[in-house]
Amino acid sequence: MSTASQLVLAGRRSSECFSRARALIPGGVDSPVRSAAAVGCEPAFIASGHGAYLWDVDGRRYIDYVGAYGPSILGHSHPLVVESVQAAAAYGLSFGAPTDAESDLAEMLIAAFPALELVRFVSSGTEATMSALRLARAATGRDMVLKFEGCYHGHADALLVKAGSGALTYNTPDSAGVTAAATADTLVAPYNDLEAVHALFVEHGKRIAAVIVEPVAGNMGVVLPRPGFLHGLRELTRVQGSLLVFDEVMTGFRLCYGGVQTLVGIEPDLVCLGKIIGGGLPLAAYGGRRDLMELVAPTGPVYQAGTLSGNPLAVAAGLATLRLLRRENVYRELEAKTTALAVGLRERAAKNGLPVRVNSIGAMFSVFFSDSAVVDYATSSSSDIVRFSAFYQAMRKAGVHLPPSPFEAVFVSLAHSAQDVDDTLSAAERAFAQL
Ligand code: HOZ
Repeated sequence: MSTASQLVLAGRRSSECFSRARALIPGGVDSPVRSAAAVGCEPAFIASGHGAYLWDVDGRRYIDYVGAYGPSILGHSHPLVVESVQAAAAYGLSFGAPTDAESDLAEMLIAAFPALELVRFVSSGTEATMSALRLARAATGRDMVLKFEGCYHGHADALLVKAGSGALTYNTPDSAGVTAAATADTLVAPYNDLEAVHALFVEHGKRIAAVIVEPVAGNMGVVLPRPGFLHGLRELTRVQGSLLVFDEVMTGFRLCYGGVQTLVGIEPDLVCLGKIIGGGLPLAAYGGRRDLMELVAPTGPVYQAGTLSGNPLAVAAGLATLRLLRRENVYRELEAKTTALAVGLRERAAKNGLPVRVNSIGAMFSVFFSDSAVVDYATSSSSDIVRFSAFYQAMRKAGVHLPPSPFEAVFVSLAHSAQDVDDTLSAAERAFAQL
């Protein structure tokens, strides 16, 4: 730990790294939300991460709640995960040929998600959702896909319609460069609005191949499904003969050992996974019923492929991560920390007379500056971004690294200690007092 920090102190500072990166990489970042421009900051350039902490190249330590945007549920560089990756690396980095470890990980996913009978590994959540929808269209012989405002399913053209995450942060929920033809078959309904979904089915009936949903939304900040919403979608899609696709890239293994579907007892037709299943390396997956998944090449006519799919290092990281998550009480511990943070933030905000809403579930939460409950895209996007930015800046100054947008989830890890929670709440108390 100290070696990494010392090495770093001898190098460039964050501001110098950022100037250099901006000359070489659009906006200086490889994913927009990281730039922190939306909250009036420059990004901290990271030198190392261990447990609950990140160190930037200036030698500053942060309690980290970005968690690599989801994968780091064990904390950063867990020794057993690092060891597994190193052991796998000693045998080779990538083969373009199957390995037995892919079946080990597939077995673990299939055991954890009742909806999965077959699973295909890909490298990113974007690939997983894009491929799942291609499969849904092939399976149903229908063209249209229904998504929800503020849900983000990666950056495939057809899904960049009212998208959340960085698209919402930077006010590009409908991206330039996406043709009208590419989104002509994408229908959009407000999250949590079953009536609107019903109306779209009445209008478009048998043309809708699939409904894709984040069963707990995390890309317009955390927004919980209303009671009955997910069951209503299951029922409606079944009656209408379209497929229900749960995008659990963010929620898979984050709320329990399984997904939201495990908690609510719903079996979607197709499931998309990512983030945690790769333990911090690029790995994602889609899967579902055998009869559907057998339509995927080479057993079926739906083409999808990838040079690095099922990469042995990523699979090793995923296996080590899931084995650690399978231990007893892991999710109870995560939820207890998350609840302590959520309740503590609400109390401290109330003490300062601030209209703060904290939506939380499992090991994820979001802080919104809003007078009303945040239940969908409209209520999330109308929250007070200026106040959020001031809060973000104060927290960062106090050594707490939050996602630089109210439209990303805050992720709690097993590495966060009771002291980290207390320190975070003390920092929030001071931050709220300044707003
Ligand atoms: N869209 C990703 C999270 N929702 C951002 C990932 C990143 O910037 O690393």
